[in-house]
Amino acid sequence: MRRFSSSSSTTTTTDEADTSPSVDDASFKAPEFEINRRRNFAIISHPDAGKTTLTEKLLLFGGAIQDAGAVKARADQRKATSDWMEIEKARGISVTSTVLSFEYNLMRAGAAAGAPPFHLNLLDTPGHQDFSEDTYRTLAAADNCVMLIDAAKGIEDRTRKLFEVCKMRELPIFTFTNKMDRPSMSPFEIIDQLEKEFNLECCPMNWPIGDGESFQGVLDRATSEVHLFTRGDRRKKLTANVVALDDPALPEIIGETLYLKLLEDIETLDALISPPDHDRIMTGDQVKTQPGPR
Ligand SMILES: Nc1nc2c(ncn2[C@@H]2O[C@H](COP(=O)(O)OP(=O)(O)OP(=O)(O)O)[C@@H](O)[C@H]2O)c(=O)[nH]1
Ligand SMILES: [Mg+2]
Repeated sequence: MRRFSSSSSTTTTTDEADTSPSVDDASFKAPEFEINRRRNFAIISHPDAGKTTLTEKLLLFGGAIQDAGAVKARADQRKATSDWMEIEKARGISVTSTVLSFEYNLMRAGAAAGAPPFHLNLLDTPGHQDFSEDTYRTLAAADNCVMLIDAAKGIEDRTRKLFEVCKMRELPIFTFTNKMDRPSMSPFEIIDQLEKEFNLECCPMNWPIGDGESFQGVLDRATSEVHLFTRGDRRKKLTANVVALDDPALPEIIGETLYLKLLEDIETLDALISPPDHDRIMTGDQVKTQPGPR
């Protein structure tokens, strides 16, 4: 597994084996404070669902990079980082897992003042089955899993296999439904697939508004805010365009039809979906779901 990180580390070696500290030595143990602020997320899915692209966007919005192309870009713009091996560039696929680390300040209300930032490790894994050993090893180091679903294809073969491994390890699972900017299945249909096939209870945190050409953005159910989607240069971080659900201008912004559909969907979700249950999420029985394009 390769590691890219903003922090540096020093490794020293010695030939004097007898003076080496034993594994029980306190100097081998990471300080409790450091352990507590670390979160490892393995990003898994069928090949091509968009794991590397999502990883890059999480780094971009987490403030770790300025340009999404720093991790992966189109052939003519590619710079070295996540998919940097010749075979990865030639085939446009990931072959080995990559760790991308960054510090993230939880800005939400409720975060203690002066609380230290989280140290997030994103483990971008290869989807192709020829390289699955690498993915399995990476899952052994993960304490959370982000499962990507292609919105047009729903659950695919490799995702089924990788889900089994995550389930066996009782990892909390976060689902991201990708490629909503292309014609997609209905989000209810995707939830239905996840619940029936994987015997999971889904808890949508965000909800998509339209799909394909008519994709307008997502509703953040916790804050009742709509995050508008703007087509543009996908490599750049766009200024977030957020409108409250009760803003009188919203029907005009997203269109009357999609607005009415959104209200109807919210009513259905509120009636049918249980609120997030932390304990069930931690055992991987309840899954938070988010839709979005890369
Ligand atoms: N339209 C659209 N295309 C996307 C989106 N996300 C990813 N893609 C494209 O999908 C293709 C695959 O993306 P990758 O990020 O390489 O997929 P991956 O899951 O990392 O693939 P492997 O590592 O080979 O398993 C690329 O051409 C991306 O540009 C999205 O939200 N919308
Ligand atoms: Mg990849």
